[in-house]
Amino acid sequence: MRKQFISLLLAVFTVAVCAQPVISPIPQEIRVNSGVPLPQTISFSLKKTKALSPAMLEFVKTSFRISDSGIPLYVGSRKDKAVSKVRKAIPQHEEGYYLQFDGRAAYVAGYDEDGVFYGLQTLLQVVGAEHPQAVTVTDFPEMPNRGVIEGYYGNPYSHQDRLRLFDFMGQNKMNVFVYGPKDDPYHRSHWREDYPEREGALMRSLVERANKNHVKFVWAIHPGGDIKWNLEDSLAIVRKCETVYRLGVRNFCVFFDDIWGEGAKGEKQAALLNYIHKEFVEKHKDVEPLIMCPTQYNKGWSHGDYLKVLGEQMHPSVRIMWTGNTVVDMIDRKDMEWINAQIGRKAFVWLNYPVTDYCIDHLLMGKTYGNENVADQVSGFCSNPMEYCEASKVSLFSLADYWWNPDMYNDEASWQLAIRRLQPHHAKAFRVFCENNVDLGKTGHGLRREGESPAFIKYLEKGDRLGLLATYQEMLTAAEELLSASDDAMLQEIRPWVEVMKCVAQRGIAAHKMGDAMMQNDSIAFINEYKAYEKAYQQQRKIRSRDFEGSIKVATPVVATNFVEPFLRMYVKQLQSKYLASYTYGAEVFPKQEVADGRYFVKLNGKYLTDPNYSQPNVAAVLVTYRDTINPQSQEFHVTMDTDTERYKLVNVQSNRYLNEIGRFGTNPYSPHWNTYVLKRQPSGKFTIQNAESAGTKYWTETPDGKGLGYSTEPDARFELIPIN
Ligand code: LOG
Repeated sequence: MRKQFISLLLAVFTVAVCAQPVISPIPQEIRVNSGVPLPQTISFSLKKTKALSPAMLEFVKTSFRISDSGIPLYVGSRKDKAVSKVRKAIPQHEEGYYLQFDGRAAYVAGYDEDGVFYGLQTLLQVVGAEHPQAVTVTDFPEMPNRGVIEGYYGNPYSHQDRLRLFDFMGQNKMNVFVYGPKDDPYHRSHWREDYPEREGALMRSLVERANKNHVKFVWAIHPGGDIKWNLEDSLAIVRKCETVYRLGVRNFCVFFDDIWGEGAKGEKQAALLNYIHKEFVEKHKDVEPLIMCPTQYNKGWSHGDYLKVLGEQMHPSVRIMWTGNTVVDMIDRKDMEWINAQIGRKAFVWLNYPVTDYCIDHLLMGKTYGNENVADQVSGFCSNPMEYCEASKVSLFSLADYWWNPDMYNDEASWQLAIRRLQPHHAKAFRVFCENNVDLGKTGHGLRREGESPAFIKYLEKGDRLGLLATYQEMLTAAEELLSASDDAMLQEIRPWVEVMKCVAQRGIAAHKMGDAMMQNDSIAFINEYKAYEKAYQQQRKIRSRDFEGSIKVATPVVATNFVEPFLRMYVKQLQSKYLASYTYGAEVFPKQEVADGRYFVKLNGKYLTDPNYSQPNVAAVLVTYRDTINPQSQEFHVTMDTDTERYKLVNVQSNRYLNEIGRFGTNPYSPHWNTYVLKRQPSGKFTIQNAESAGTKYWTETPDGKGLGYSTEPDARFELIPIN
């Protein structure tokens, strides 16, 4: 069943003219009959429509060209007369369909209504192809629940985002949308309150659009932050679900992720879910079984008997979510075996990809790879996307492909097709953009993505300067094309990143020319190109995304951070030092560091800043009046400029730990946007030290007892940086 059957014999004659039609997600079985001559534009005349639901009829009429002289089209599910002729060929599989289109007639025969819808979606792709061909398709999905979980921290999707997303999901045969934006107050912080009338009306129209696309709209509530385990709060949840039910929602979910204390108790959560099951789900004939997200939702965080308690005590129909071996991870079979044994049921995967709420400056638009075929081990599989809904579709498209037919999934081919489908008029430029937005950099979650800037890497390895120049030029041309065409939602959304790509490309070209000038001993050209480089860099650093008033997450977009960006910084720094060794002309244009990179004592009010205990995981910095003779290096610091932010990083020499934004030496991964400081030399020769950006703008000072580091809105100009030779 799984293998694709291409009618090779016939294809041989026509292969030069028509390649096999590209259907996505890849069907289980497709036969192409390239020998049948078909017109470019195909219209249908609809037959035997009695059994069709009004919604399906409407969908057919609005999606296809309909005319009396068109090719007869028979549409129905397995019990309908319209498709009785092909009934036997319908796969016995929920959501499955059989499609037969031979140029003289078309049959779309679904196992059920969903199957009919998916058969029609396939037919749409067949007749929409550049060269339509006769096909027979037998098809069904391998995973039962496939889709999107809007479950990230940050600006929730707009109404328009969601409407477009649901259409996209329908087209790509995804069938579940879980509504759980962390920053919708009615979902989490104010879960007890009803949606106001306006928001309620919007939700109602969302549900309608989801239904139209055969997408189950699952509404999630996140009560664990402040829930009391009493009847009052149980009633409050059921009451809230009833109000959402009245807006048309028929699927419900309860989240307990990212909470601590009372709310995190397994037996209490299980009892609450059982209560909701009994008092709400069973009271409505049309409400489907619940889904819940546990507190220990990944293997790395699981401990004690929490998961077993859920599995044993919670009604067997309740599905339990799972993000994998860690919070952000691709899914493998062994992991699924482990969790399914814990909970005594098939887990519902919550894939934290391509979500970027923990690395908001990045877009993840590379290939989607690394998930094993777990179709028989899951009750569902959803993706938590970026708050950039359009940009997320590159991954969602591929995931849809993977969910439907995991054995046939090919990450490269699927990615290429996603690009062509999402930006048919700018496919090449968009591909260049996607190629340069792949890796997410170092984060606490540890996920990395390979394959960024492939052309650049190829030339870098060969030491081919002209090749590198060509890649900068390709990036520039692509950026200019995408910027001049910002007429659709995708291009508008990614615009700040495209602008950054343009600046990176301009810097690359200027850096290349600096190299040329150096070889030609042309100091004037060198300085001019340096100025061009710096101008583009300054422009790049000003670009922001989502910086409207009230925005929950403002991003400082970055592009090509894996190879191109670090290479350019290093290359220009090297050229600069080389230049300064031989020339003086124009030297004043290079930035002077307030403090040269090096090893220093940092003193405040005459006292040494000290990491008091390197063997303790998280300690506050202290101020010590004397020189430590036992651990002298606990009072020494590497002070270096961070090339990302051009601010300073302070790392203790003994413990090798950086000073963080709250004046502690911690174990969290270093983040330049939080952990770098503005050092300003005062007329006295002493310094002020100030936080910046994500960490706020307060100045460091001493605590009232004079023993530690504290904050002030007033600058404290008593810091000294004493070089250690
Ligand atoms: C949150 C999720 C967030 C994601 C990535 C789950 C179940 N919960 O660490 O809302 O988008 O990680 O940052 C999470 O994954 N917590």
